Amino acid sequence: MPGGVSSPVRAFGGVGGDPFIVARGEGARIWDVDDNEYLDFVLSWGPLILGHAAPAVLDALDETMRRGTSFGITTELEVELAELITQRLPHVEMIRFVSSGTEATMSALRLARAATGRDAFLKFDGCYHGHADSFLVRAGSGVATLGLPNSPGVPDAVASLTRVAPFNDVEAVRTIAREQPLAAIIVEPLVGNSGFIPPDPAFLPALRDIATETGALLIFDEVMTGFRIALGGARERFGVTADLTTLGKVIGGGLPLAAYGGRRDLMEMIAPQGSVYQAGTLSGNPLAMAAGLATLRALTPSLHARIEARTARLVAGLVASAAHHRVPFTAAHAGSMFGFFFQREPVRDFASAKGSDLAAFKRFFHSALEHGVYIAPSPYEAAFMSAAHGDVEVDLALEKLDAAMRVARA
Ligand code: KE4
Repeated sequence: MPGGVSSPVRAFGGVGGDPFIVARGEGARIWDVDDNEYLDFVLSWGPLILGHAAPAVLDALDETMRRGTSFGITTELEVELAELITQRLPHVEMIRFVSSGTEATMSALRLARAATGRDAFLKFDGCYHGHADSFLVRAGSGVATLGLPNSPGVPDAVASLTRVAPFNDVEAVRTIAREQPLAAIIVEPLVGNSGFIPPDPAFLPALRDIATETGALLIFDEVMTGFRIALGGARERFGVTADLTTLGKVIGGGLPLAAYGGRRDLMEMIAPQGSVYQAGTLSGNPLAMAAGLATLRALTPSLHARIEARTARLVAGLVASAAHHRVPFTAAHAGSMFGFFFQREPVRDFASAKGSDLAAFKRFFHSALEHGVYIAPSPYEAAFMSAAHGDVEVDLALEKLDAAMRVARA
């Protein structure tokens, strides 16, 4: 396996050293094959909002798998999950399930191009929307972690259709959108793939206005933020409605599941109802549907509020620890997702994220790991909490991370 991993960011390229091999997980904890225990704030890069091996998810899988694991035929589970998501996210009037976030964003872009008759689109520097050719242009997450300029193998003819602006830079967007007709403006409404970067209050409303004015579709890539930053997603948190939304991670509860959806007039263009083709052998897989239904049904407003409150307490504790150890540090959270940078000033875009103290991050990462806390092995990722991260786990994490903060100080 290239690099010994199934996905590049797992190889510790951003922090050095050899990654551990995981053996099992339960609740907020994972154990490696040498039986070392870690408090887990990566949670499979976001999906496990109920924690590892959540009983509700295991029971749903156990019951479902005994009736067969895959059919390639519509099941009632797909209809139930589609109804649940479109009820929770009313701006998602219709939805198509796929098996990865990459498929979701790739399909949403194809739909936007078909709906507008335009080829060019705009993404933001440091945002990551999966590894489809068009998106591997100044992408975040693993691409940024490995310092890859973009990616070999993406034809110039394809990459030339991808326009890029800095996150939070309205004027840059306005200029590009006026220069050439865009099929879409796609954005992580709150960035998790350059590290954690919230939008300026005026940014998303401006994108909405520019998209509407210029005839581009606004796509919110909520693969990471969906059911994380608020139960109603970015629309609830920021009051802006996208034309199309992509989802993933949490909606699959740890099984391969993602989706794209939005305005009915657009989604009706998708085959077989329309002529925009997109397909998938395991799309709507019953095991993924069962895990997603169990997860979203358990994720009540009161549970989400509890997870958010503990996330806030953890972030406040980290900020206090950094101040105590006089470490330049900034941290923030939104719902059950959080992030931090080793620099004093708040981070507004990828360029400023890259200016943070990466050496301090590496020292912090490895010291945290030695103390039994696993955070993402890259400064260009976000961190996550689950229902299984109780007050005991937050207190334990803060104690361990205080020791790591001392090591982070140069
Ligand atoms: P997948 O194809 O990895 O399921 O989803 C792609 C994707 C799309 N959009 C957003 C906002 C995403 O965050 C992702 C995937 N996230 C990364 C972690 N930042 C996945 C981890 C990995 O690449 O191994």
